[in-house]
Amino acid sequence: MERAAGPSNADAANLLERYGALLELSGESPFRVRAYHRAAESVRHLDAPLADVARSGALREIPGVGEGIAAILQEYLQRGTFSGYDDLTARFPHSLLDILALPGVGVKTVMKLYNELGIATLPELEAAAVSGALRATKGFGAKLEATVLSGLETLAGRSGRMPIGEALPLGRSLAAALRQALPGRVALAGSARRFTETVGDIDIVVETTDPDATVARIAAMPIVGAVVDRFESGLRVRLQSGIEADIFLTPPQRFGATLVRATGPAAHVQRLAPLPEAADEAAVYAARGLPWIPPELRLGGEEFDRYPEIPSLVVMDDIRGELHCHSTWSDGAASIADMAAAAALRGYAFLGITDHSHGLGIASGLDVARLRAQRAEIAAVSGPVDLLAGSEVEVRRDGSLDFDDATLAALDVVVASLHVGLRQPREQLMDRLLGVLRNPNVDIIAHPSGRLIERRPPGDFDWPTAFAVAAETGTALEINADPMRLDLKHDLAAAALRAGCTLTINCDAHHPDGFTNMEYGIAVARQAWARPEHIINTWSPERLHAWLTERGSGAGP
Ligand code: DGT
Ligand code: CA
Ligand code: CA
Ligand code: ZN
Repeated sequence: MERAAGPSNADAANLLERYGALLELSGESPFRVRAYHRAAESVRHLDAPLADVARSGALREIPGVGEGIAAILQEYLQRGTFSGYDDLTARFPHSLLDILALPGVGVKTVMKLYNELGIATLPELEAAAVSGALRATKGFGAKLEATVLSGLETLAGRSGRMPIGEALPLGRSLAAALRQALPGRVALAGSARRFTETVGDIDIVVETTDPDATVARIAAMPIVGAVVDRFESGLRVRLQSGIEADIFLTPPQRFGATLVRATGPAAHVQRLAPLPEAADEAAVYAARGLPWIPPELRLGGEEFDRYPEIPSLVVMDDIRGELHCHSTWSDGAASIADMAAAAALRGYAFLGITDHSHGLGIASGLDVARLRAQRAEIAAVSGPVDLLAGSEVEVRRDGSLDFDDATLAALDVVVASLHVGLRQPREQLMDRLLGVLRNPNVDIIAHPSGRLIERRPPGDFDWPTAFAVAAETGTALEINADPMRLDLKHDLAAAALRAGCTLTINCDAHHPDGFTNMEYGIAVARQAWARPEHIINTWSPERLHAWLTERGSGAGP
């Protein structure tokens, strides 16, 4: 059953990643380091085994693989390692990479810890933090101690699950490859189909009348690294990328029932059970007197009471534009013209350009003079879509904003963000948030909780109070569609709607491709049972302009 082993693409990618990190420790230029990370990413997502690619002489066709990395990969395929890697592992203990992986800890700190305190492993580092040794060392101090302790806590809390932004594209490409290779229907199932924030593994349902032949064909697919298990109703495979997937086989007349079960979650399936034989999902639900329930709404609760509302929930086609994105004026990767063109391609009517304000130094935020200069470029580019001149204005630690009221009032749209001081105590955080909500020049609060999924917990906000005030001031609360954020998350967005708040869904795109994240935001909004009228992105440009003008900003130049 196991296919001839050989190193998987994931093994090769991991080695390149580690090599890049070791180069970083050795003081290599960030440019060269990034080249290895980029190549690792490409190798990880190849849909054929690296060895096959090498045999056909196509290594250099892999994005990011030039002469040097191609030679490294050749050597790796022959020896399972390569000389450059061996040299570096002889110079640095491997465990330094674990320390480098701590959030907020960079190369300089790792090397200083190693050279001055002899710290080479995470347990040694933890002991030094707990004992106060870090704090007492010249050049480290209490700040590093706090960074280390909170970084260790974050690592301990990580589930090892994939973010939905990785899992869904992967699941879809596996389903597409299976569709190519097999005659019957193929459907994505499991948590990726339900748009959960994180995903444990990929699940797929395949219909077949000849399971053994289907298993043999799947095992021979290039995207499949190995079949790791064959069970009664299907098989488990490890893909070239290292990700595992369950593939459930079903006879055609039971496809619907199998798909409902494989989509889950158990709490939803139990409410339907026992599942009737049915060739498609709609028939399963019809047999229970229900309409087909979209996967993202399957949570095992409200969907069984609120199903008459399903046809009126927001869908992708309702979205007419976005109000929060970035360009090369701050930390975006594309020009205003390119972002506008991408928005036009999506059929958008409007786009708010909201680069960071100067307080966010790491994002090269704009000061008043550059903001004014940017405005001229926005006016010149506007056309294919209606561009709104805006700002993602930083809410400082003391609650003040980066721009004064007159500057904000002159903008078309103002998005306010708390990026710093998210660990402040509740009272201080709420003072800042309520102050911003009550500022009539602020139209939108971006990613309100501030969480980064599995990387940074949300701020300790008092949500009922925040939502009551937002409803009163009419400030729109964002569902940030970036799959690393999904913020507000669906239960908070639902609570905001119950309080009478208005919402907006934005990709916070930093690149034209960023707009494809809208589907994650739509899924969250639907899980919150949001209708188009709740979401300002669905409004006509006239209504949106009227709303913005009624608020403090939106007056134009
Ligand atoms: P995850 O992977 O932890 O993010 O969450 P899920 O919801 O994808 O859970 P998972 O992968 O453990 O299971 C997916 C569904 O597959 C779950 O609802 C139970 C279902 N399932 C388990 N065994 C079978 C089977 O033999 N046939 C079918 N049709 N479904 C199965
Ligand atoms: Ca799964
Ligand atoms: Ca599974
Ligand atoms: Zn942003």
